[in-house]
Amino acid sequence: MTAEYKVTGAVAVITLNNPPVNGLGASTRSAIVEGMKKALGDNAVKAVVITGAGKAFSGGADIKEFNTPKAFAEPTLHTVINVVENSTKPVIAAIHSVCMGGGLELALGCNYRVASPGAQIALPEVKLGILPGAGGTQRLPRVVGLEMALNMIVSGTPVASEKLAKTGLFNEMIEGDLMQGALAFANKVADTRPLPKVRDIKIDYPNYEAFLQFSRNTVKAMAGPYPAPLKCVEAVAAAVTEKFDNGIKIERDLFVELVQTDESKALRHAFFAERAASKIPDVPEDTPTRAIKSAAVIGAGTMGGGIAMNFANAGIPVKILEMKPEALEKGLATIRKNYENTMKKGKLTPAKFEERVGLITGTMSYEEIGSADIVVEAVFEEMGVKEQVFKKLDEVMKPGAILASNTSTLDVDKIADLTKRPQDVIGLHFFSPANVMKLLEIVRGAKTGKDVLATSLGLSKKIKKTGVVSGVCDGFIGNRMIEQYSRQAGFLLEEGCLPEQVDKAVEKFGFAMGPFRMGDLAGNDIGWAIRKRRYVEKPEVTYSKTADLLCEMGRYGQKTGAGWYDYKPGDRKAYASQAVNDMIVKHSADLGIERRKISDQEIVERLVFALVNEGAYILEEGIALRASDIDMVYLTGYGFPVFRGGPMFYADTVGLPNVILAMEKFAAGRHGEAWKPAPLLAKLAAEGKTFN
Ligand code: 3H9
Repeated sequence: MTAEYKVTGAVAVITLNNPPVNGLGASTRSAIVEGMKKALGDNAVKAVVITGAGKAFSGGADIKEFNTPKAFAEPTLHTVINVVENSTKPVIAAIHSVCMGGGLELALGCNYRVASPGAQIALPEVKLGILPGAGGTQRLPRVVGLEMALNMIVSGTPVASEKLAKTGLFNEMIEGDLMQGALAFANKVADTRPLPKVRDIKIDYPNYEAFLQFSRNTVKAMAGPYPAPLKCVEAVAAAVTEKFDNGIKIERDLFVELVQTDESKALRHAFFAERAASKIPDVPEDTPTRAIKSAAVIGAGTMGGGIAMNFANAGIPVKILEMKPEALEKGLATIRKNYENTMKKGKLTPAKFEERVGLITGTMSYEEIGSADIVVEAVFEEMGVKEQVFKKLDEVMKPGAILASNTSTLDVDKIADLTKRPQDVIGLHFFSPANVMKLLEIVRGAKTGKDVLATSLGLSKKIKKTGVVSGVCDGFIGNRMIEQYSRQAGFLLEEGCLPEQVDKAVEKFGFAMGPFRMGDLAGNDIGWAIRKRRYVEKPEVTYSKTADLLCEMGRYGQKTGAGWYDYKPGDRKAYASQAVNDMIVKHSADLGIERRKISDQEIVERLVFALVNEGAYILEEGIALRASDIDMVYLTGYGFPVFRGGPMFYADTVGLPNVILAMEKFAAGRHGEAWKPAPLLAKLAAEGKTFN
């Protein structure tokens, strides 16, 4: 049973029991109604308590059921809440741990609510691109007030129950045993009549029109491409301007509209994709892990420093090893400066500042890092350099230490075989700036131990990263795909685009940054070094030479004050560069290409579908375990627009046959060989299936 029924004295207790978070799926909803029927039919029962088993009162509607018939199957959540609200015996919600979304809406339908301190109270639907659809927008303002309700609904942010103790949401806060307190409360109110109902409360906010208009303006300015926040305001407005039942109808219509939007589907996809990424079929959740109580990082450069900060932020002491004293000092000073900046912004207390800085120490001796539980190497991206480091690590690190490489392209299996303990070697690919970017690509070598993988997945959570596991291949998931995207960006320049047009088109699509602004930020010399290697190793792969010509001009990006764009000192704004644009046009002429006007649609399709096709190869080869893992890599590491759900999900939304049609069109142009559909993509399209 997904809800249990038990009578204690004169009180019936309905306990939601649908792990992991007591989601209000179809069977739980039925079980609540059954419980209510029993309670109402039993003369010995004077009151009803509804609570949740395990780690939640309720996490809300079962999101997995959305867009399936079960979501609308009777009894719907509305029906359940009506049954509770129309009960002739008092119903009390006993809230603890998590009370969110539909769970809070159910509680608001009860006559009374008691809560333990520390419970997270939220209507987080907006984060899934929807709004509370079971009365939350109508009832919450009636108990916590218009302003607080609007804030909670538009932001979706949880509020601790004790902070709401003085509002009308809770009748009593219960320290100690919640059930005992709830039963006592139930007995106390058992004979109270008439029964209070939230729907009957009047919202007292004389100047509500001005407040609502202000809210509309503010929310509109902040909502970006998401429709839900503004609809939240509309629904809450109805709580003040309409009679209750009409407000419920307005909320319902807006909910139905939002749940069908691509934005909401993408956000729900991202929610489950994030959780799926940590599940590895042959590494069950109970796989033993190794304790990580101390860490070491090799290299005090930008990457090494950022990685070290991650450990310190999680309270793990970390030693940074560098060969030259100046480099070590510079690295440590940069870290200190970064923390100082965070402190100046008020995001770090002076005590935390001291704590974190104190957790990071420097050394120039390999022997001093030998006792660390994990070491992450962030040295120059060249096999010869990595070889020296790993041979040394193999000598000095204690048995059982995890030896991780932050390589972004090199063969982790080869690196592992440089040591006598390949089972301890893994790739931990951080993204710059490493203390900020959410993505951690966890590269599983052929011999990586399952415990090492499980430990790395656990570590990614501890340091608040989204860990995605990748197999070994050149560039792993993210960089292997971005190469195809970059190649297309280069060809577009040869054929008629200028950097600004490409960047603008891609940014309009929703990317945080277009490829050329991104190149200038990351350093164009990095791609140059990789291409030089490729020209030798993979001569059959074609690249536009524009990026090489740019580097030959010494324009490496922001760090040299010039890249695809011009930069002014102290100003990160990118200004179109006449010199670069002339170089691009001349290069087209040298190639004998007649430049043409290229539409934004073509730009976006070529860049994004290039990602999709490579993603399909990656999936087929088993480098990524699932399409949603690829989406997570792009959402958390490459600025892919979240409201589009990631490249593979976006392709599903467009329709795979449409992706193939576009690719066939591009195949007829220059470099047509790049557009051969990956067999998996072709197969899924032919079968009318999707990646996700
Ligand atoms: C809603 O209520 C609509 C109504 O207004 C109207 C209806 C008509 N459904 O995050 P965790 C799973 S919309 C299904 O790792 P934590 C999750 O997938 C809903 N499953 O744990 C994972 O599964 P698995 C509004 C759900 O302790 C497992 O629970 N509610 C749901 O760090 C553990 O999750 C929300 O938006 C769900 N609603 O955090 C709440 N929630 O083990 C969204 C969780 O198979 N949820 N799961 O990977 C959360 O914010 C967090 O999950 C929560 C727990 C705080 C609850």
